[in-house]
Amino acid sequence: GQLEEMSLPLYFGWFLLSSIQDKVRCTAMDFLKTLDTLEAFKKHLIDFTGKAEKEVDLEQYFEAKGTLHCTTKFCDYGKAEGAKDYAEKPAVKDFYGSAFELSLSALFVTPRTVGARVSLTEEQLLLWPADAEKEAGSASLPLGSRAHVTLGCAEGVEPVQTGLDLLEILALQQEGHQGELIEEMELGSLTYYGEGRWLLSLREPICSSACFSSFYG
Ligand code: 2AM
Repeated sequence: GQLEEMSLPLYFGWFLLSSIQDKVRCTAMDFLKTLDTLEAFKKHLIDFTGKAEKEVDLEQYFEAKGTLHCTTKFCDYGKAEGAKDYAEKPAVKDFYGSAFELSLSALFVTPRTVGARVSLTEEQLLLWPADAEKEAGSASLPLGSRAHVTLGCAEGVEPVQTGLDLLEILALQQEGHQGELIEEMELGSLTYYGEGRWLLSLREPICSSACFSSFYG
């Protein structure tokens, strides 16, 4: 009934501890600051500006999107497909309110979004919906490939785009595209995948405590 649908959240996910949120935001900002000074980035600036001569300040280019979290299931208050089934999964009920350690293993930037890739453990995968990758048309990528934290979106871009941008990069890798290794930065190695897609594999993954819960808005 209607009441039942009302009780489903906008989404389920892991919410990063607030002290770690600041650390992640700072790391991402430092990366963006460095990225837009690199000659290799300037060479491909047109992907971001549409014009060759224009400059871009990446720190201004992306808008932050509230509390940092890794969405597991977007439920849209019950309107999304599979929302009710997900909410009723034993793992979801058992782990609701529990603490986890998330591993942020890479940062990625596209003309649309900036995000952090999350590498899920076997236990964390119990909370991952079986169709998350399929839904995005990437059925052949391993379960959990889409897991990420949205750090910012370009003007007019919705956060759902961040996971799609990540899957696009992973699909390229799977098809055998190595990307162009640009340089070894202090944070890790920076690779360019064309069309404004940048991936920084972190030398040391950022470990973050996170609570599995839901957001009603
Ligand atoms: P995000 O997980 O990339 O940040 C509210 O909009 C939250 O749900 C955001 O965190 C957003 O993206 C996520 N979200 C919105 N629509 C979605 C969809 N169709 N599939 C998966 N996640 C979605």
